[in-house]
Amino acid sequence: MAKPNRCESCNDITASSTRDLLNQDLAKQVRTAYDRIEDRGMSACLFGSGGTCCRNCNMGPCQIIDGVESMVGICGATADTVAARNFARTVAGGTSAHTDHAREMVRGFIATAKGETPHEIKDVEKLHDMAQLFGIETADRDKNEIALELGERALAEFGKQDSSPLTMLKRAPLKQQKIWKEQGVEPRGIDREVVEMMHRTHMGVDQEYHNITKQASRCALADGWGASMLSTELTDIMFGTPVPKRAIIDLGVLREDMVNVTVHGHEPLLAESLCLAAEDEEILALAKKAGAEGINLAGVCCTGNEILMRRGIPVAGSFIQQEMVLATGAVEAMVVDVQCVMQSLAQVVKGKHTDIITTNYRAKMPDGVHIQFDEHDAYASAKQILAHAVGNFKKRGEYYIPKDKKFDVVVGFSHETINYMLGGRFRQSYRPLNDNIINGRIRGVGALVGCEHYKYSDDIHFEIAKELIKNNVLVLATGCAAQALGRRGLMRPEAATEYAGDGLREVCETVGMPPVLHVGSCVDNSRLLIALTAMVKEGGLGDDIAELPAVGSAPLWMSEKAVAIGQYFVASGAHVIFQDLPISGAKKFSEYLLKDIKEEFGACWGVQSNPLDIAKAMIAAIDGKREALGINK
Ligand code: CUV
Repeated sequence: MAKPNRCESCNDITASSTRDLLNQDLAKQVRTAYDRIEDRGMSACLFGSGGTCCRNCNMGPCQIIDGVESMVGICGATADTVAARNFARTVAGGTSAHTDHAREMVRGFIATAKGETPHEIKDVEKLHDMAQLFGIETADRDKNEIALELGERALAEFGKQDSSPLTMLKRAPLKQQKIWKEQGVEPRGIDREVVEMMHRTHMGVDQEYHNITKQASRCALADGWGASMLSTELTDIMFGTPVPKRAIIDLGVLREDMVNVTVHGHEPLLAESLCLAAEDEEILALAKKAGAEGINLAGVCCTGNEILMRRGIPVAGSFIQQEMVLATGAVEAMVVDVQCVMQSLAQVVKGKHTDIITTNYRAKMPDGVHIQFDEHDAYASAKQILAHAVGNFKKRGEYYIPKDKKFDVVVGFSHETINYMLGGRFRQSYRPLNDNIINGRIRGVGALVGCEHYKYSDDIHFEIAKELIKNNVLVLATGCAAQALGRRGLMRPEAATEYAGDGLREVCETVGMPPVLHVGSCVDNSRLLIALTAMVKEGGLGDDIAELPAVGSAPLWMSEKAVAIGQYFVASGAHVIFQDLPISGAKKFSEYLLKDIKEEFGACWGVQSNPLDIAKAMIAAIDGKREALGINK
């Protein structure tokens, strides 16, 4: 049984909407992850959390104790080898998720270029930019023809077998490209790097932690500069590059009088089709007939971020709220595709009228209803899903919507928007941002990305961001971290006046932007790579990303994707701080990731367990860069 009062007294669950909901009788019957953590009643295995449990073959599992000769693996693998292999496999896992997502988006993009989906090529300027990067002729050609060629070239990047670098690497600062070449980490084919990583961490292959990490960097770079970046850019071309929009988030966005359909997962092809079909006359007539005013679409997790950024569709909840969204009893269907969807959802809706609709052959769930989404018949698939949800409306029983829990946000800060907001209509450049960093109004840039974690208060994001903006650090946020910050009011322009230090406040007030900018979903961390590159190219702040006063953190990471993202930032020269990493059981490997890798890429990982220490470490890292640039006046 849920023990919501635990949360009120210890303030462990901080989203006030979550507390409010869990205190309702209706929700007290629901078991959530908070209960499961408590019920497990055991702490995490030390070998697992230190990264030194090896189960890559059947001679073990071997628990390794660093420095104890009798406690190496049966094959002789040391703590450093095992921890490096486990870390590298985490990077491969995360990269594979972004890669498979990206591949689906490229396939949808090709289908769109062929006129086989309800979507169209919207951002022609970006289409031309990308075509130029791939050396595709654009003069006198129809946009769909260019898009088709671009889509096919993009798809080929996944299965590329020759050893030339991925095309997108050319977008990085020249010095960065040179470093990758020298270090031998230029990714060749996106899928290839994941396969090679899995092979090299198989029993008896790569047993040298520097060398294993080298491939982890190559694999992660294939994610950031390859898969994720392709996904972001082609999705923008197809669905529109985000521009600033007002929207609302949190559980209060659910509607009493409408059919509530929440979309949870990652690939926006499905969600975009649902957005179109939600306005279909036939569907609206069905909803009316069922006694509803219409369809209320709301997002969850990163699918939520995608449609929030591009369409201003409300977000009902982030990762840790997915069960709460359903515990309201007010949702007719939660439509899911891939990643970050908890198996418990089907249990939360037991006895309720809500259906969990799985839509992707790759991701099914016991007790879910499966309606396969067909991108070639996207509109019909979306209508079928919505019609199913409408059918549930009349069956809605007892429900509770925390109506006052909805918060205003301004979102849509793509790299292009940041360029526009700070560079002005006519100049459109990062120069004003660089100037403000050089003159000290803005101290630097801090990225808060990644997930949320049931074991920790979600106030942690807020506390870190508050400290950063108080110290004039402009915060760029993605993923569920962004949603947590939105729920705490930091994505309103007024937040600059309320929380920011003098310099940052002045800049934000002048252009009317919040001090925390929502940059998008997890794949959209690639936008940060582009923004950092633009800052380098603008001049005045060094020759590569490693020289910029910029630092990132995923304080509440839980998914493998976050580690892949962290590693591609480190390998791109940006310092990254996490709350923990499963490497502490291996001394030399830890020292390498936390310090020595800096000699190769100009950046390393950092671990700080206390949130305020994360903020302080981020500020210290920024000041260090300012010092080196000679601008720390
Ligand atoms: Ni892809 S990866 S919990 S949804 S940010 Fe949200 Fe973001 Fe982490 Fe998952």
